[in-house]
Amino acid sequence: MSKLRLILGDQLSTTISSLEGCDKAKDIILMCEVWDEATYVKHHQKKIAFLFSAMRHFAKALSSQGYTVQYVKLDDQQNTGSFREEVKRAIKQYHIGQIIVTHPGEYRVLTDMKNWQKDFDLPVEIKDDTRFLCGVDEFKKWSKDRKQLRMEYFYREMREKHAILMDGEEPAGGQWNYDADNRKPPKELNIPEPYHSEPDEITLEAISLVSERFNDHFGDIEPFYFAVTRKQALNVLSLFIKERLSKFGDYQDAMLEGEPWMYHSHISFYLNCGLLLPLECVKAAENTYLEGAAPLNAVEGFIRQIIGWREYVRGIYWLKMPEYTEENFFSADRNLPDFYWTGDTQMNCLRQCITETQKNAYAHHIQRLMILGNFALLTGIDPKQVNEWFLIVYADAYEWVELPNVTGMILFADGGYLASKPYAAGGNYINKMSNYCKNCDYKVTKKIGEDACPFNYLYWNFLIQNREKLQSNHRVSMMYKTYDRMDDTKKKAIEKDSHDFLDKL
Ligand code: FAD
Ligand code: DLZ
Ligand code: SF4
Repeated sequence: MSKLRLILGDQLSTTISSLEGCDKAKDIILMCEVWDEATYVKHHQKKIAFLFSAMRHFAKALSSQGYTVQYVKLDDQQNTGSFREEVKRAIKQYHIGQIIVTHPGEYRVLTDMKNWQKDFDLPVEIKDDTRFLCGVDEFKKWSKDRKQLRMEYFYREMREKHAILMDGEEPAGGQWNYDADNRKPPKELNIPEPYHSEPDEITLEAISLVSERFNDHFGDIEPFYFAVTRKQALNVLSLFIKERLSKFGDYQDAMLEGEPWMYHSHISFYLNCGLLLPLECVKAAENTYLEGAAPLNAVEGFIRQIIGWREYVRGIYWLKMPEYTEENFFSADRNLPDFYWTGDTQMNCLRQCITETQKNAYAHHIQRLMILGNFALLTGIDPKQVNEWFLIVYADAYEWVELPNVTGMILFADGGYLASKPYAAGGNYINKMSNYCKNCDYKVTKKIGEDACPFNYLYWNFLIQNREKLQSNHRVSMMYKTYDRMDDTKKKAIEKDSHDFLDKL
């Protein structure tokens, strides 16, 4: 009997565990574009076109390698619209003795899959996703008996375990982390052009499908320039290594108007759908350092994002689901402002980040964290709405990586499980790390008053409103001392300006 091997849209790697031991002549590879996945949140149009095109290219590549691929397009007459029903249909169509699938990236999908064995009366094997450097159980073991988890310690263990940037038993250069050398403010920079690929026929077909069927979803579908094949994704990686990596550390936190891509790698789309593998990206960066072509602060910083943060947030996701979706430490309940969908706001930093997100289905980390996230934290927006927005708008968004970044990192909604303190900041930080304030209707140097930068008073207002929950946090307690020293007139003005601003939001 044949085995049915299901490959999901974010499992586009030929080394995926569900293909191990595949009998090319007998086994059926099932891939399907399904309505449920494209609409469980209303994903950015570019994200759907990207994924459908990448899936179609991947299916074609598998077929040419001799696999028997059953590829179901969204518009196929018989398409039932869900993974479950498509699997059921394939079981009826072929003589199937077993279902094999790699552990999916989202809890809701895993929950459904766990019932397939009983519901279909067939053995179902859910294999580990070996593309990650740290297994789900391995992370659980690491976290056991730790009251607080910290990425830095997890990261060091990953470095040692995989012998990355190690000098024997010591970290290369003598330090584990070179963040202190990073984070230069922006200046006139000669930023290289980002990767651009011309859409081929398969991509054009996916674009036209999305334009027809998902035109009520957020975001611009064109221009479309993403890589959609493994070969193209490898080009994105090598372009980054050659042209951007050496400045990645220095300008990791910098933001410039009209420069959405900066010195970042733009590989998250490809890593998360499987066209690139984490270890190959890390090795490419490490080799560049060993060849002397990129400095250690840049290479270590880049590697930390992948084997540190990326693996750490995934570990937390599987550790904390399903309760993690309910976390709301500050009991935040404000609705997400409409301008998150339109960019129609006088706050230039937000306007820039939102319009770039609309256009590219991308914003770099500091834009997500310190502009879009910081504002949501300071204004107390309902975590569920913030999570939904972040899951919709970015082409690299899957719940396993989006949820911990939003709930844990930007909203501190888990009360400090993932991060040691809220990433709250006033306008000063934004002004130091960007040139957004130059073209803003608000004045970043003004702390209170009608034209003062809202981040300035909202920052203090957030601390005041949440004093009971935050003042014992030793990384925040200093700020309460500063607040207590302010005169009463200033304190009242902060309260009033915040109240007026939030009332209008
Ligand atoms: P680079 O800056 O070049 O970093 C290299 C790689 O490191 C990234 O491709 C990514 O794989 C990894 N990485 C870096 N930071 C993180 C992080 N905090 N968590 C996980 N991986 C990381 N990343 C996603 O992949 N999907 C998401 O849905 C997502 N949502 C986010 C939401 C918020 C609120 C925040 C603050 C961050 C989010 N991130 C998410 C993390 C990060 O912003 C993106 O990975 C990064 O911007 C992708 O761009 P890049 O490939 O140019 O990254
Ligand atoms: C994000 C997405 C979209 C938009 N469409 C599909 C699809 O039609 N078929 C598919 O296999 N996967 C899709 N995906 C990715 C899935 O949502 C993802 O595989 C699951 O959330 C599990 O991580
Ligand atoms: Fe943003 Fe304030 Fe600067 Fe305007 S002044 S761009 S609102 S930080």
